[in-house]
Amino acid sequence: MQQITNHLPTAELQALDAAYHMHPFSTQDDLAQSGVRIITSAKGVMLRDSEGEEILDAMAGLWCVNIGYGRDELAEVAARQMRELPYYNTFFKTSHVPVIALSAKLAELAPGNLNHVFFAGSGSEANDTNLRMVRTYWAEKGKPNKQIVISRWNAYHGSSVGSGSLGGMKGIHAQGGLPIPGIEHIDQPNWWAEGGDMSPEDFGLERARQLERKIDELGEDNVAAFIAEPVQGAGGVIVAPETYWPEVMRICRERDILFIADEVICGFGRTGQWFGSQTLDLTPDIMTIAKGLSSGYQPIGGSIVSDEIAAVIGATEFNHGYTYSGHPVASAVALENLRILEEEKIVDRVREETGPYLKEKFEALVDHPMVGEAKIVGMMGSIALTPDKGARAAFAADAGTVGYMVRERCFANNLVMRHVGDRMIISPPLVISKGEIDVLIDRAVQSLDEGMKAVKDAGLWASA
Ligand code: PXG
Repeated sequence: MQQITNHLPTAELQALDAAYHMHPFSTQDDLAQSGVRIITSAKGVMLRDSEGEEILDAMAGLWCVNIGYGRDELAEVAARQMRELPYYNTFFKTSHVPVIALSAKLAELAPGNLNHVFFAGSGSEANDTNLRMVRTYWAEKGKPNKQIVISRWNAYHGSSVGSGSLGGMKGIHAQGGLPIPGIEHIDQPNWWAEGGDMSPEDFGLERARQLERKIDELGEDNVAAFIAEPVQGAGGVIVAPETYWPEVMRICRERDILFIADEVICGFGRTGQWFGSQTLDLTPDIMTIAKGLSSGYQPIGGSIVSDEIAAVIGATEFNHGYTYSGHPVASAVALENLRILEEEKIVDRVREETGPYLKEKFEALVDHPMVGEAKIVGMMGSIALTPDKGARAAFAADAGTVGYMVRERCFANNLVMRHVGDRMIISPPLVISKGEIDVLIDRAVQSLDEGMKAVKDAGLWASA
C-alpha cells in the first residue's frame, strides 16, 4: 500500500479520505463532492492546511483546545507516561498515580461539595454514566421510582444512545430509535428566537417554570434529575435571561431533584471561571466534564459528583465503567493541561483581560445590518443573523441557509467561525491575544459583509 503522508497532493488526500473515512455529523456524498480541507499542523490559535493556508481557529477545534495548539509540555508528559505505564485499568482493586493526582486536583478546583470523579473517555460516555448514576442513587435511597431525567430541547449532551437521548436535538432523535424511555424535554431559554412579545426577564421565568410544571405533571417521586448546560453550546451559544437560573435552582432544591450541570464546553475557563456553574452561580450535584479538561490533547471525560452522591453510590457495587476510565496517559496530560491553565493564569486572563476585550468587540457586531443580537460569556459567543432586527425576524429561507452562506465566507477568509442554523458562533482558544482578537473580528466583519451581499444577490433577503 502507498505511504500516506503530508507530502501527498491535497486532491489525493481528499480522494483517499472520501474513499475510506466516514465523517461524524456529515453527508459523506456531499463531502466527497466538495472535498475536505486537510489540516496538517497548528500552533497557538492558528491552523495550517495542506495548501499552506493559515486559518484562525475561532472554535478551538470543537470547543476544546483551551490552552491552544502546540504545547510541547503535554507531548512530553504523554511520552513519559507512555514509557512508564501506558495503560492499566482501575476496575479490580488497582489504581495509578496519574488518575489519583488528577482526581485530587479536580476535587480542589470544583466548587462546593463536588469532590469525587468518575472517569470516561468522552462527554457522551460521562453523560451515560450520569444517567445510570442518578437512577442508581435514588434506587439506593429507597426511591426506585425516581428515574426520569428532564432535559431541554436543543440541548447537546452527546451522541451515544443514552447521551443522545438526554440531548434535545431532533435530528439525533430521528435516527436509531432515540430517545430511550425515561427522558423528558422542556423548552430552551432562547429569548431571541422564542421569546415572542415577552421581556427577556419574564420569558426566563416562564421557561424555568416549565421545569416546575413538568415535575408536577410527572410527579416529584418519579423525577431523578434535571440536566442542562450552563450556556448551551452546540445549540447555538444560547445565554439564558438573568431570571432563568435562580428560578431553576430554586425548583430543583424544593422538589428534591438532582441537578447535573453539563460543563463539557463551559468547563475549564471557557466562561471566565473554572466552571460555568461558578459564573452563573449554579449549585450542581454532578458536573459533566470533557473537552477543555485535556484541551483536546487526549480523549478524556468524566463526572465530578457530590459527597452525598459518592457516599450513596459508594455503599453498593456500581456496575459501570469503561476500559479507558482514568486512562493513565490521558490523566497525566489532563493534569499538565490544568497546571498550565492555572500557572499561566489563563482563566484569570479570560475573566479580567482578554474576555472583556473580546466582549466589547464582539457585542459591537450588533451594529452590522445583518446582526440582530450578539451574546457572549467569557470566550463563547454567538450572533443572530436577521433580515429585520426590529422584528427579530428569521429569514424566509430554510433555517441554516443564510448561516451556511456566511460560514462559507468565513472559511474562505481563513476564519473558522461556525453556524448553528442562522446563528454564528465562536469559542476560540483561551490563549487568544488581543491582536488575534482584532484579526478574528476583522475577518468576521468582512465575512458578514460578503455574506450579506451573497444573500441579497441570491434573493434571500426576506423575513419569514
Ligand atoms: N456535552 C456537551 C455540552 C457537549 O458540547 C458533549 C456533551 C459530548 O462530548 P463528546 O466528547 O462525547 O463529543 C458535548 C460535545 C458541535 C459539536 O457541532 C459539539 C460537541 C460535539 C460534537 C459537535 O458544536 N459537543
